This record gives sequence, structure tokens and C-alpha cells, in this order.
Amino acid sequence: MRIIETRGAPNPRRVRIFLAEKHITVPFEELDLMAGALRTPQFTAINPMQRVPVLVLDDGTAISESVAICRYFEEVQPEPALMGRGALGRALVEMWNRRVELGFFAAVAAAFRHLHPKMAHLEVPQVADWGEANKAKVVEMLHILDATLAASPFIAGEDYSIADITALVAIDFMKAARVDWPQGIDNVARWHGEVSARASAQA
Ligand SMILES: N[C@@H](CCC(=O)N[C@@H](CS)C(=O)NCC(=O)O)C(=O)O
Repeated sequence: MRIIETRGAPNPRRVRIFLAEKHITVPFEELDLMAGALRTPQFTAINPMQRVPVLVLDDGTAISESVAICRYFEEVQPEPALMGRGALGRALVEMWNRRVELGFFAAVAAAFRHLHPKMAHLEVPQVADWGEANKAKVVEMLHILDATLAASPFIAGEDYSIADITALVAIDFMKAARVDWPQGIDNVARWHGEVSARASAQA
């Protein structure tokens, strides 16, 4: 088993944090996405989406999509539960992770991909207006997260979950995406300090 990744990229970091929380060790293989290493025929055969991370099992089965990789490890090793407990808990974690991933992480990524000059060769066409529009979506979602975190310690409730991992990685990627930290999100700041202090955040 191995995970193919690019160390500095945000989606692989989601999986590394998830694994660190579960104390699971998996060997990593580094490919440089900025140098075009995901566009080769060899890698395309592993993941036709040409994206990392990819978990490659010993029988050659390739699992891409960060949440699918996390789901695999959650099933293999349920504790500590990072994707909720019971019908209600799992539904709430899924709801929040999808909100954070589709409404927040994707917006940060779009701002980065459509505005950063170093992404011009990978994001074709780069649409600057779309990048700018997504900066506003990032700020909007941060205020939604702030209201949530006013009422609970973690995004999906009482327990740390994959939704916190997705949000942490997205927030930390705001710097590269050149999205400024807005005023008035003190609850997000409190939560960010706490989740950043967990050992897994260094993974
Ligand atoms: N939905 C995928 C997204 C994966 C993704 O976009 N990965 C980025 C790195 S963070 C990538 O491989 N980019 C390569 C490229 O844009 O060519 C997931 O959840 O894993």
C-alpha cells in the first residue's frame, strides 16, 4: 500500500492529518504536480482525473478523492471515529464536510487556481473574475462557520471530525490563495488555534 501525493498541496494534507489522527502510517510516494508529473500516461492510468492524493492498495486498486481515501481508513480502523458515530452523527459530519468542502475549500482552491500566476499552466483557462468571485464566497462561508463554532467546539458538534480537517486545510491554504482573514470571526480564530495545536496538524 502507498499514497501518491504532492507534499505541499492541500488535498494530500487532508489525508495526512486524517491518518495522523488515527495513528496509521502509510508510505508516501512524491510526485511534483507543478512539474506536470500528474499529466503523464503512467499517472493518468492510475487516476484519470490527474489529481493527488491517490491510495494504491497492494492489489493495485487505486482510490482517489480525499474523502474516499479517508472513508477507506475509517472502515478499516474505526477508532477514533472521524466521520461520526451512529446514523445522526454520521449524517451531521457528512453534512458539514460537504458544506465545507463544496462551499469553502472549493472556493479557496478556485481563488488560488484562477488567480495565482504559477497555476496558469495547469488551470486552463484561468478566469480571474471567477477567482475574485470565489474570494467573496470564502468570506461568506467563514461567517457561517463562525456562527456554528459559537455554539459548538468543533464544526460538526462535540467531536473533532473530518469536517474540521477539511476546514483547517482550507483556512491554511487561504494564504497561498491570497484571501485575507476577515474581521469578526473570533470563534473561527479560537477553533483554528485549537485544531492547529493538535499534533496531526503538522502531518
Ligand atoms: N476532489 C479531489 C481533488 C484533488 C485535487 O484537486 N488535488 C490537487 C492537489 S491539492 C491536484 O492534484 N492538482 C493537480 C492539477 O491541478 O493539475 C480530492 O478530494 O482529492
